[in-house]
Amino acid sequence: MAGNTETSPITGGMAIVEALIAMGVDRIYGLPGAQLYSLFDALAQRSDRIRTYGARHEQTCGYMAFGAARSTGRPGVFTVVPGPGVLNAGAALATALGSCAPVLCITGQVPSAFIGRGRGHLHELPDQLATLRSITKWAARIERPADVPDVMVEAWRQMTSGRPGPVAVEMAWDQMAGSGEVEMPRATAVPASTRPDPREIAAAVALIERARRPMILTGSGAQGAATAVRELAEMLDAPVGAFRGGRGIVAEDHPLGVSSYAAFKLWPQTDVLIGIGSRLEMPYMRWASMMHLIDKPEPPPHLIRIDIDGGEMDRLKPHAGIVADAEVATRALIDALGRSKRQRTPGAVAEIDEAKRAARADIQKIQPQLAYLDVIREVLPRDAFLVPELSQAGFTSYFGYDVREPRTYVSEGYQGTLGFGFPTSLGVKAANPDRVVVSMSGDGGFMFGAQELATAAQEGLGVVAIVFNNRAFGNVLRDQKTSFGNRTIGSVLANPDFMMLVKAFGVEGHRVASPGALRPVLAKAITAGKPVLIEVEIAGGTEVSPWEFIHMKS
Ligand SMILES: Cc1ncc(C[n+]2csc(CCOP(=O)(O)OP(=O)(O)O)c2C)c(N)n1
Ligand SMILES: [Mg+2]
Repeated sequence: MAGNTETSPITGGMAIVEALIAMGVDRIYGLPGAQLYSLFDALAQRSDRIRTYGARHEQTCGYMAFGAARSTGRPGVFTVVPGPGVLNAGAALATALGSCAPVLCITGQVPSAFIGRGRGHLHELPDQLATLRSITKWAARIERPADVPDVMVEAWRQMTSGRPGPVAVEMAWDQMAGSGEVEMPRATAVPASTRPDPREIAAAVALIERARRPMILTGSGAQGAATAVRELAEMLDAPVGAFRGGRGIVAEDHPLGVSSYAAFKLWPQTDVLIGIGSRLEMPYMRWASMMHLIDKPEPPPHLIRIDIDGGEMDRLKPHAGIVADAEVATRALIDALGRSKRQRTPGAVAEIDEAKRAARADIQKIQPQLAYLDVIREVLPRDAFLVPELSQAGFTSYFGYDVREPRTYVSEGYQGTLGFGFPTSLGVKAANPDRVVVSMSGDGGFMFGAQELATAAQEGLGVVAIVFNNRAFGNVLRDQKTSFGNRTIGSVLANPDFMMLVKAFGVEGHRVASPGALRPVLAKAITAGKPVLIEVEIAGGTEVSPWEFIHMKS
């Protein structure tokens, strides 16, 4: 942290804000309440250094920080009141934990004398720290103003080092409001990258040398290693695929970048799989079984895993594991393979091209979703962010939308958090004001956060929200029709008129009913520089199920 050595008394809230400034934070997403008044007053006084974005529900504060973090790889910070505020943001924290996104939650507590006394103080939870610890990587209490710098530095270290993830700090009401002498530390230590063990590299190289058709699958842990991953892929003529968080690391219009379904087509002939920063949900759950646990896969293919979290090697046991940063380990593999005698496999790239073509042809039947996705891909710049929510179009985007730049496909990961999309896209836009941000939701998911149209309008966040309106929790409705004898329940939705809804918020709205009609409206909306909602009318029951390309059995 930079220089502030001032020791005149300041409030706990002011100390937290000074610590954030020292750590380079320039945006925070927050919703105030009594326990946080001194923190928000400090934010008001330091608004020259930190911009505070308000929201209309705490879940949005959490999702905005998540969107900022997932789209940039840098920490996103939010602040909400304790108790219900924290619980309202809980799904966002769990989503960040599942996605390894660096998110810092700052919250309050009941007054220190009341903690653990069960007297029913405002916003009291039985054990807030325990609750936070179960949905974050790390959480701690700041006991008094003087402790703010140390705890904040440790929070930052926990959030950004090793496997990144969300962290939380809480501070009792009286302590956050009270004053004390606070000495800001001078510098935050940057954690050094873990060096790979040469024996681990050698074991991986031995497997790769024997392999004729290696495949690389990436997760969000490889998002910072795009150049190295591409070099490794080009060296091995290996296809590079991903399910959600690892997409865009190698562009899917690069000859070696493959969709999840093209990767599935190439899977039977794969003799070595190199998983980088990924839990490998696709091959060992989606392509195998969601019900049967695979602890250590049987070769072929042999499994090589690169992960900074050594615990991953126990959760899914590889035949060669490299515990290190994705970039550092991938470079070490490239260096070692450069010295090896491995021969290229003739025709490997042509086979990949063939699989990509065949995959593309097979998925054509997923209409009308694919036709809409094709228009979206055609209109959006390469580096535009797409925030796809669970919906018929969102699911289809898993395999039917080319991702072309790292971090541009902002997904919710394995939490499958309906309702994250539009609120998350607001944080993506706040953190990337000069880039195009499009959220894509169903009518059901969008309504989880429709009130944030007010936030978009008030904060001037020019997100384009595409809402596919089939007047249903369509996915559930279809499952009930096909698997439960047509007994539909809780899945048919009577919606507001979305055009009247956006008008009430002062947001521009358009309604379209065909991919052709979407094209010019979307092209204009992404240049509008203000929030725009585009409702896509979908006649109920017309969407083809995308599931055969998501749960695939080999
Ligand atoms: C927080 C949460 N609640 C419930 C679900 C279950 N769920 C998955 S998809 C879905 C329906 C989505 O409806 P909509 O957003 O309208 O998209 P559609 O399938 O109709 O295109 C539901 C309820 C979930 N994934 N997450
Ligand atoms: Mg719907």
